[in-house]
Amino acid sequence: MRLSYAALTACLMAGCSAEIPVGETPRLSLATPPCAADTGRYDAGPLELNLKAAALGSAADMSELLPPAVKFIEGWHLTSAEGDFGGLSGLEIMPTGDLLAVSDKGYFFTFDPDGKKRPTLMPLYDAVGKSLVGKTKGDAEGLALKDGVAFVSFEREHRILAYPLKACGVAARGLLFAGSPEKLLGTKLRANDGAEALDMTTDGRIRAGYETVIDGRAPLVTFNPDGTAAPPVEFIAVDPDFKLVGADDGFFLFRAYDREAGNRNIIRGPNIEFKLAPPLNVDNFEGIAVQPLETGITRIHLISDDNFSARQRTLLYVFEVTN
Ligand SMILES: [Ca+2]
Repeated sequence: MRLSYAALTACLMAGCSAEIPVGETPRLSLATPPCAADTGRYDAGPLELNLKAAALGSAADMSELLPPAVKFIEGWHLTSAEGDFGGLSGLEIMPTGDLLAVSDKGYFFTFDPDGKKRPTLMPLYDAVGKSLVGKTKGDAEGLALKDGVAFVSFEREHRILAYPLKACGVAARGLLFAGSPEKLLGTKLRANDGAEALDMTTDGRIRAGYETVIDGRAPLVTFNPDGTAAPPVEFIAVDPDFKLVGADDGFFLFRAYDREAGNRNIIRGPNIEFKLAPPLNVDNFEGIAVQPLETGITRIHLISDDNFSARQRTLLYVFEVTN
């Protein structure tokens, strides 16, 4: 059942639950996004964050291992005493220039690269205002921003929720945009096969890239504005052992890990491909945000998912690619 927008708004304004049958999730109406009426009650939670500069590698290693068109600009190792900080897996750049990320534990994380605003950690809510914090329902992996709405893809419970951030700020609730496209894919998605990569097609539709590999390729599913999966499924080649974990603006991020070789990532753009692997200072990069600069240079931000492990780190790296 789909709730009408009027019913949905009435429900959200009134504090909800009674009007929504058990097991139903309100769908998104992009035309007029609803907000919780009591915005002031919500708090984005300023986060004490420690930043330590992190270098990708020695000048010699960087010049040997990166193509000439790719330049490492800067990097940080981010830590916090807040135990829920980490697991960052999807990344976007907001119109303000701030970075927005989503985590495996069900949070939005905001970060101002200029250091003027305090970083924040903010729980993801479901459509009726219930916190999604925790791994089962809140395992957010992909993020795409469109017209002030943050689309967040989750795995385990495969779905895409839409958060009207511009209209509602921290009171934004996650309205169901799309479910699992298993029917279109013709295959069942396991818990960890989910939509790790979320981006937009050139015609402005949300597209999800899945971690699952089918015949050596990762599927990309485009969703219509009403959330229905639109055939045909696109496929992109993945190198052996690698999986698709991020996408933005024509760039794709792939990841591989094994004990011997460690963490490896491939970044593939329209005319460029580069690899991050030891001896470079790397970790488990899962989020990519791409920002075309006016000067024919593309800026790429990467963020790593530390899996809340003491042996892994949250690294935020900035590269520039000359077009
Ligand atoms: Ca993750």
